[in-house]
Amino acid sequence: MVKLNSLILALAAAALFAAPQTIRADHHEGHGEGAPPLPTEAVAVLAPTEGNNVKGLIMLTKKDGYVHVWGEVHGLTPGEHGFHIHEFGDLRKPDGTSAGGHFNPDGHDHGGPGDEKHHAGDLGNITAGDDGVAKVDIKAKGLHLHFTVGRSIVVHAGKDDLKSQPSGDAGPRVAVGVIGIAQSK
Ligand SMILES: [Cu+2]
Repeated sequence: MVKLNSLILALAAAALFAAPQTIRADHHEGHGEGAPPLPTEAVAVLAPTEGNNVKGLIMLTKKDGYVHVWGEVHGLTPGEHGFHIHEFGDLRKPDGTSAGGHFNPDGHDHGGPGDEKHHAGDLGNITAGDDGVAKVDIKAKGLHLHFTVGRSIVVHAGKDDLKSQPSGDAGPRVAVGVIGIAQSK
């Protein structure tokens, strides 16, 4: 009798725990159980690494067949600066090196965004005017927005030559920002 009672109790407890899950699955019908929709817009607020004064705001917008990477970077030396998506959204080191290397899920060599094969994170260079401001307007083909979330955008002190391995000889990192899901307008 004691055994039967505890069995009934166990069944009742199981039913209690199962019920909310059923409701949750119904609520998210069409997206798979508990799975939210994929993000369509992301944002990276770029902050200076130690000893630098470079800041920026970059948006990543999912388009048909590419990701539109757009925004502005301020406080740069005039000229070209390497601009990449790096593997980690890890800003623990003040020089930005904890962001790791270029985001490169396909194991390709480094190159320019126009090359047939390149790192998915190879966005090339951005160009600052005499005012130190670079306008960013890049169509990144072969990039999936949802795979960039949680990684980072890095701006370098120097120009990416688009050929030196593994990172275009672009020099130290002057600004870094983690890519996060943007709040919808
Ligand atoms: Cu880089």
